[in-house]
Amino acid sequence: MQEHGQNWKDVKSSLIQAKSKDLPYEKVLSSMCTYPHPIAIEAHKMFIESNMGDYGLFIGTYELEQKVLAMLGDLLHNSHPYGYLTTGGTESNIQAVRAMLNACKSIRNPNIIVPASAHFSFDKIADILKINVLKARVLSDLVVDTEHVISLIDQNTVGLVGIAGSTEFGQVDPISDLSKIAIDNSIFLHVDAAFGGFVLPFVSQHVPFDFSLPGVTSIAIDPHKMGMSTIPSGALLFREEKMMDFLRVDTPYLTISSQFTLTGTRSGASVAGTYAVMKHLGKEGYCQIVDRCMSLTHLLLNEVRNIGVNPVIDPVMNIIALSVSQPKKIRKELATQFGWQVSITKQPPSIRLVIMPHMTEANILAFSRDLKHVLEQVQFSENNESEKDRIFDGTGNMS
Ligand code: 0PR
Repeated sequence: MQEHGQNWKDVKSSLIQAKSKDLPYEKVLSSMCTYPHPIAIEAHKMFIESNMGDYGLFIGTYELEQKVLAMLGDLLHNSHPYGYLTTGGTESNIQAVRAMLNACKSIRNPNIIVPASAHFSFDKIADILKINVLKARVLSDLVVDTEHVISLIDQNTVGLVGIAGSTEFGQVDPISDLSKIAIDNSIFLHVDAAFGGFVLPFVSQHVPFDFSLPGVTSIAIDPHKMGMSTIPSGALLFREEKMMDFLRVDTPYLTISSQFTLTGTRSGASVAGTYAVMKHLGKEGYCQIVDRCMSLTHLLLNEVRNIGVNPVIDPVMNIIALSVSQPKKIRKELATQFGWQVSITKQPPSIRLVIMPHMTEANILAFSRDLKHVLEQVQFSENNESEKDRIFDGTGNMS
């Protein structure tokens, strides 16, 4: 740090320079975040100093948080949920599992069972909470194999996890079956709807995944993904109040006597941003956003099918994974030649596209055109390679 302070003009110019290196979202097809709604940004700015880590000082923001929880509860079929706004899916998942473990303190070597398709936050959970995270295999359509889940349950199992909108493929596990399994075995069921929570309630096809299923004990849902709020905005909701007690620690010198969150200091600005955008959009507004993302997803699906590319699964939500050979190479070429950011999946290998609200019809068409171009190049160089292999055998002689 330099000795003397810099004037705002100079500081600002270094900020502008840094910002110019960040990618704008327009050509980003790999992200689950997007531009926050302008109303969320306004509200966020209004509450920039608010700290929910000591919410006795910020009663107004605390009341907004309770209203957000009630709105989320309504969306997820629970008229009285318990929970709080987190920093995102990772924190919500950690805290859901931490509550399960604290509720089952007599189990000495606890485990949870998650689908093999679970987000990597569950690997962090294994590391932080020192529990066994058992991975159940997925079937060919990439939903968890419930028979395998059942076979993994033992006397040390404290809970199950189901995913409503998997990170890589946007698939939804059979949460109603998991709900029955959880009830039959008297264990918890956490649903990771970090992405799908703001999509599934608004798609035309009814997909059961929430508190309407009696075995679901907690849900993670992220306003900073499809909820159009500012970062960091996640939420963790429990069906029962006692789960919050399993998270509490005493906080003698705060205005509140205990804290149930993972972080101490916590953004009240995110709370206000989330409240404002949910109030402003209502179910109708989210429906329009999801409708538009799904139409663009189907437009993209149509375009890629026309060039002979198929999705790994028919898209359930606004995520498409395309079956291609050499996904890594295609990803690189799309970025270097055309500036598109896509991600890849490992199993099965594919290029993965998330159609967020920042996508436009013009960009979907441009992307499809550029993808066709890259696929032809890759195909051409693949053909050349195999031609060379045909002409020369392993010893370098002509065959
Ligand atoms: N659960 C699911 C199903 C998720 O997809 C994610 C994030 C999480 C939990 C964790 O959420 P937080 O990252 O909010 O803690 N999935 C993406 C990922 O990490 C998020 C993401 C966002 C990735 C923007 C890239 C990006 O540019 O893979």
